[in-house]
Amino acid sequence: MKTRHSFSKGKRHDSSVITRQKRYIKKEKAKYPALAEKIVQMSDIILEVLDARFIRETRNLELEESIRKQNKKIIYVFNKADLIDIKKIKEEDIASLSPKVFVSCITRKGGKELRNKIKITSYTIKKPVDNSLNKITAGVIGYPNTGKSSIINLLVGKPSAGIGADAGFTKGIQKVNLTSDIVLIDSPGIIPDKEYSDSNRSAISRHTKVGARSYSQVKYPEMVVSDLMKEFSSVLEKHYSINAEGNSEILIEILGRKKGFLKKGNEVDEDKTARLILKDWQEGRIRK
Ligand SMILES: Nc1nc2c(ncn2[C@@H]2O[C@H](COP(=O)(O)OP(=O)(O)OP(=O)(O)O)[C@@H](O)[C@H]2O)c(=O)[nH]1
Ligand SMILES: [Mg+2]
Repeated sequence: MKTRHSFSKGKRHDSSVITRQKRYIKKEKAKYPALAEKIVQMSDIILEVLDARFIRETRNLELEESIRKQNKKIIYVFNKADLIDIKKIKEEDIASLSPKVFVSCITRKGGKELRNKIKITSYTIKKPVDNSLNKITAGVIGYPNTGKSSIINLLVGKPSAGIGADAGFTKGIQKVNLTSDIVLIDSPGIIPDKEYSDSNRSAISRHTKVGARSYSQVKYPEMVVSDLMKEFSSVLEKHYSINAEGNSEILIEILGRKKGFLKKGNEVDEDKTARLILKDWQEGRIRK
């Protein structure tokens, strides 16, 4: 099963590659919600991987509802826990989510606990969906870029699933053995059907904020930086040591000059500067 696409990551693309990539993503996007539903059907246990920094924003309520209806077991995985102060998490955001595990694929914290939770949950399943192999299937689902493939590698203890900094890295489903009794399924990131839109500003900003839409692909990066500044101006200003009075245009102007991101006529390249801010944000360099 193909899990890596052929486009080089994090490098400059020529325009024909970008066009191909866009077409590809557009085509694939439409298929993913259906694929997510298929993974739920194929699984006995579902690991919903959420970004610990954005738990509310990365939950897929449509899919959670479907999991409940089909009486499947769910385990909530709060990944990227290295990027947050767990004590600052709002209790109301997580109280109802159980069982749950905080994990970091960087520090490997929570890996053992998650493995144990999967095993314990697997003992409660009398009749696995995949009765031909008599194995328990645990499907890993979640928003793009939350770390699904990284979680699989952490659980298995060796690189088994392809990972990448850009959202939309995993393209198909891939099965990986966890134990002789449990098989994991990696899946492409999913944005809930009714949220996916190319024209809804708040959805685009939210998806870029949580890394589900890549900084390199978002159409209007300045717009997203402006929305980020509404929520996180003090964090951003502190990170870049810039006093922008909460104004994204001032932040981009000063940062662009500092970095020497200039266009003809000595004007700041706003697109490039805004993308740099989004890159730093998505790659976890700016701490909330
Ligand atoms: N800081 C931090 N970064 C992480 C963690 N887990 C994954 N990442 C990073 O997040 C990015 C996405 O990781 P993937 O494992 O490819 O995420 P995914 O959910 O499989 O992504 P798609 O296949 O695109 O949906 C990569 O750059 C990882 O290195 C973590 O626990 N902490
Ligand atoms: Mg992946």
